[in-house]
Amino acid sequence: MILLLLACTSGGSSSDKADSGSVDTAADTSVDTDTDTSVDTDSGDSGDTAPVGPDAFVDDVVSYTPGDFAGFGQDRLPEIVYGPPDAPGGGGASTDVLTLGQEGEIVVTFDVAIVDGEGPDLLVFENPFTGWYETGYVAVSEDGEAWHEWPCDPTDVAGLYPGCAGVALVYASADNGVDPTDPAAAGGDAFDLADLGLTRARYVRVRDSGANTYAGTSGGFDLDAMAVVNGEPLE
Ligand SMILES: [Ca+2]
Ligand SMILES: [Ca+2]
Ligand SMILES: [Ca+2]
Repeated sequence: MILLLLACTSGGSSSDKADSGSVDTAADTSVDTDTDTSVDTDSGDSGDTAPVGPDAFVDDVVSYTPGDFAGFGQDRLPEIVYGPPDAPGGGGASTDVLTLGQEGEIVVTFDVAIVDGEGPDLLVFENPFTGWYETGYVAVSEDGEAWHEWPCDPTDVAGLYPGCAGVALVYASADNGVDPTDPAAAGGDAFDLADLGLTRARYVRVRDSGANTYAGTSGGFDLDAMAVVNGEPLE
């Protein structure tokens, strides 16, 4: 739980996604305090994490390249992928999602850098439910050009698609009290920069695996939200 320093300025509810943009601006100007030194020792705890401010979530959609059978959620871009996930609870499936379509992809960035702290550094929230998974490859970049992708096997059904996003059920939402940045509680697919040999990244890309079921306008990977678990303010 490294983003506590950002949480200090959030002042409360992050449930109003429409406010995310303006809140970020205010937070950025005041987060560079000395509070971070007391936070870094605390990673890995799951029970005492403080609420994390809007900077934990996606702040900009750099690009969106829909594949065939996309469409769902496009009219709500970019806000639909901002803020915390909107799962209805109990591992149910969010409808606050952007469908990527067959081999479609999205690139997003944050107002913080993702850094390699203890354990997972990034959570990706799709809208799976038990028995229904739509997989995607997740990659990160420092400059938006050179990408480092976590290995993912979208054909390994028995192994539940190791390394892919779109698998882990989602438990956090804007208003249910579950910390969307706590890998032990939030659900979502967890990614660790250390597994790629990286210490920092600015951009995240998700691309539909091409191995999903495609029909209508909601084919393939559906992105609800992302959360930075371990982050630091930009220079
Ligand atoms: Ca890590
Ligand atoms: Ca889905
Ligand atoms: Ca969403």
